[in-house]
Order: sequence, then structure tokens, then C-alpha cells
Amino acid sequence: MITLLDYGAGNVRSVINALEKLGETVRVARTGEDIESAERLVFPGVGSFGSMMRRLQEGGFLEPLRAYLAADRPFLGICLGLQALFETSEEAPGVAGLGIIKGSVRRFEIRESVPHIGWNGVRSHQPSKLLAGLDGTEKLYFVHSYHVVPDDDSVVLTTTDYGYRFVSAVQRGQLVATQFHPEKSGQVGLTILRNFLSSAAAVAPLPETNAPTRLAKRIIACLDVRANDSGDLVVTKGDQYDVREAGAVRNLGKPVELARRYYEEGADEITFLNITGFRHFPLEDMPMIEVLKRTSRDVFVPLTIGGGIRDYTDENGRHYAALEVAGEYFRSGADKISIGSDAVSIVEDYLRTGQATGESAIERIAHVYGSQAVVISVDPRRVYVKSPGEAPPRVQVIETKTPGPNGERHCWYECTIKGGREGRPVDAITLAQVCERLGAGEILLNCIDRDGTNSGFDLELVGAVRRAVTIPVIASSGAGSAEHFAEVFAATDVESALAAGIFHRREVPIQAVKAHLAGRVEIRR
Ligand code: 1PR
Repeated sequence: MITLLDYGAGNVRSVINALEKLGETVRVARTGEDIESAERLVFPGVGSFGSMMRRLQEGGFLEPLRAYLAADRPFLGICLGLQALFETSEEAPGVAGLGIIKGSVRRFEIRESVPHIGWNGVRSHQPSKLLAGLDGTEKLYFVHSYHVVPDDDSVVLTTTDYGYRFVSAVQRGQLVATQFHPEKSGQVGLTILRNFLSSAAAVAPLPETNAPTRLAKRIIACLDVRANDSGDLVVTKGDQYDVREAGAVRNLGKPVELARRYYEEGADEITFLNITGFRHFPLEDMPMIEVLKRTSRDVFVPLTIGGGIRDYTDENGRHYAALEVAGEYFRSGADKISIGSDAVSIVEDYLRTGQATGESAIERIAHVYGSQAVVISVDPRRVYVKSPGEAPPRVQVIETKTPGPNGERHCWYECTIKGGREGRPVDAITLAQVCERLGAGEILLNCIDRDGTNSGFDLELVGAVRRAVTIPVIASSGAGSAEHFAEVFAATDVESALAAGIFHRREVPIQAVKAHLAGRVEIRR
């Protein structure tokens, strides 16, 4: 029996699923007494440092946790469950951590995109049973903007490089805590969790190396999901967002089965987009939540879900906040949520007033669950103009090498809502910049013109957005071959690229994309 501390703020389901996959019985600690009686404790911290410490305090967990750790009983902290052990964090000045390990938590101050999202390596510095069976070439999944800085190097178990070298796991006695997410790191992560559960002795550190670890470019499989005309939930795929063929919704498979297939084929991440979420409110559309719950039982890479995340009032006048919808998705197994249409409205309001309210879905979800959990899905369409002055006011215009139908040499990217059905006078570059300011952690950059065309990513759009923000960007829409992935990584600094059609139709397997990229960019094998 293993005890898992859940203070009710995010995705602990994946950790439970991973432990259950390994045959463990998991008991969720709901009170301080549950911690006192634990034999082994796993603490998958989620959210932001300040709200985590507040919830630990309110739930009466602080003192039992301190006592448990002071007695050197078996403990595995994950992500914020590592950061919580320290004295302070720059994420929440003035808020005290558990103070079990001397030192602080600092924000990355680097030229690379922050959050540090994706698969990176580790270098080990002391013997540990946790890393038994690894050879040092593995990659593990990270998603964080802050990292720990212990005063005393003797607690350092692993380090990782991103901008500079940082501590990615600590170990002292029976306490181990990792910045990476074993429960999201595929088979390697399951091995690490199994090692924690085992009573085996510590093994020697991984082979010594001073070579920097490298963040892999992520290859993401995207599943656009909706009900077909018979009411079955299916994975569909559009051509420039039109998902109907001969009048019927295209059916490319079942969401859970397809997600499992992509996990087994080596997808670094899986995204579900509920493409009719703007019509049906997600909390009244339980099948999507069910899809997430079932998928997360067997899929141990990050899951993102989007569609319909917004404030909503039902016909009985009951108001739901976007935060509640996101919370339900996180509890069901999502690691990140993506906001599409509502982000455009939020940015329009911001541009009108020049002010952040603190109340938008982006700000509220980022505040509670952390920026890294908030993805903005952008659905832009190229609009040609004869000259920059012809575009609507404040819109960012780019010069293009692909002239328009009348020889236009300039264009802007109009954001749309409701799955491309309605254009709004906001451009994709500005949208990404404002969302970053409001606390979003990543941009999923689609392109209606390229979607489903197999003609390659819109490199001008991707490059322009990538240069305009400091958060990671996912290039999406148009992948037709493995070479298109190589192209987008060579031409822009995007951290990841996503495809749908070529994977669904088995035209280009994920491993073929990775084989093509090997040696050109860092990838996870
Ligand atoms: O607006 O917050 O409710 O979210 C709805 C979400 O659904 C948005 O993220 C939006 O992008 C998505 N969506 C809405 N309508 C469609 C549609 O296709 N009719 N799908 C849609 C967007 C675009 C990509 C696609 C890539 C790669 N799909 O995610 O997977 O273009 O495709 P390809 O590799 O085959 O070219 P909200």
C-alpha cells in the first residue's frame, strides 16, 4: 500500500494510474493522520508554489508532512513535491516552504523558452536505487519554470542542463524528489517508480559524463474529437477545418484506442481537441472526460485537452467558471488544458482596456495550476493586404515570400473563434504576446490554410510567432512528410511540432519522423 498526498489541485490521477499499473494499491491521503500512518508517501505537487503551500496549510498537512520527513520515512516528491521541501520560492515571495532541505527555488533566468517543457536527460551524482536499470541516455519529462537550488551539494541526486545546469532530483536518506515527472516519462518513468517501490539496494551512479543534457524536440499527435452524426465520439480530421466528407463527419478512429496507439508508437505528447466544445459545455459533455480518464490509465506521456474551456451559464442559471472545467479535466488525467476561442475574447478585452483583470480564464487557471498547464490554441487564417497600412489598426503585418492571389506581398494572420467559423480583428502574433503576458505557458499554433493539406507548416507564421514570445510554441497544421518536421525545426526555433492526418491515415509513422530527424535535431528515441 502506498499513500499519495492529494490536496486537490491538479493532475494526481496520472501518478495514481502509474502506481496502479505497477500493481500497487494507492490510498489517497485526505488528512494529516493519513500521512502519519503512511508506510511510503508520494507527493506529486501540482499548481503554483503559493497556492500549494496555502492548501497544505488549510488541509492540516504541513506539520504531519514535516514530522514524516524529519523521521526519514520513505518519500517520493514530484515536481512541486520537490520544490515544497525547500525554504522559499521566487514564485511566491514571503511564503515559507517546508524547509526540510536548506535552499531556495528560483525562476529560470535564461535565453531559452520558459517554462522548460519536454524531454531532457539527467546526469547522476550519487548511488541511488531510483535510477537502477537506466544507462544515462534516457530522457524524462519536465515541465516547470522554477528549479531548486540546495545550499548543500550532498543532497543532489541528478542535474540537467537547460540554459544552465540545474538540480533535477535530490536524495537524502529515504527521501527522494524529482523535478521531472516519472509518471509522464513513458516506460523509463515506470521503471523509476518501480525502483522507488522496490526494496532493492542503491546502484552506482550513471556513467560519469560532463556532456550537457539536451532537451528533445517534441513530436505531438493531435486528435480532433467530436460526435459524429450517429452520436458516437470519433476522431475526425478536417481539410482547412472542414471535417465533413460527402456530408458526413469523417471518422478516423476511436479516441482512446488511437491515443494508446500513438503512445506505443513513441509520441512525446498527445493532444485532444474537443472541436465542438464551443457548442456543448464540457461539463455537460461527459464523454470527453471519460476519454481522458480511460486514456490516462495506460498512456504515460503528457496529455493536453482543449475545447470549450470558458465561463458558462446553463439554462437553469447556474454559472460555471472556466477554472472549474479545467479542474475537472486535470482531475481526469490532463496535464495541460488548451484555450482557443475564449483566448481571443480575452485578448480583445485586454486590447480594448489595456488592462489585465486577473479574472480571465488564462490568469485564473495559470494562478491555480501554474502557467505550464495553460496552452493557447490559435486558429489563424492568412489575410493578404496590398500594403501594411491596409490591415486593421494595431494588427502585426508580415512580408511574405508566398504572394497572394493578386500578387500581394504582405499578410496578417487573423484569429478565428468557434473552429474557424468567425474571424476577429486580432492577429496571431499579438494574441500570442498578450496571452504570454497574462500567464499562458505555451502556444499551440494551428493554421487554417495549411490544416489537412499535407503541404508543410506555414514557416512564416511559425517563425513570426516564435520570435515574438518567450514561451514554447508548438507548430501545427500541414505536416505531410517527415521532411516537413525537419524543415520547421531548421527554419524556426519551435520546441515541438504536431500532426494529425498523416498519423491517423498511417501515411508517416511517428518513428519514421523521428528516424528522419535523428542526427539533425535532438529527439527522444
Ligand atoms: O475554441 O476553446 O472551444 O477550442 C476548440 C479547439 O478545437 C481549438 O483548439 C481548435 O483549434 C479546435 N478546432 C475547432 N474546430 C476544428 C476543426 O478542425 N474544424 N480543430 C478544430 C483544429 C487543428 C489542429 C490539427 C492540425 C494538424 N484542428 O489541431 O490537428 O491542423 O492537422 P494536420 O496535421 O492534419 O494538418 P475552443
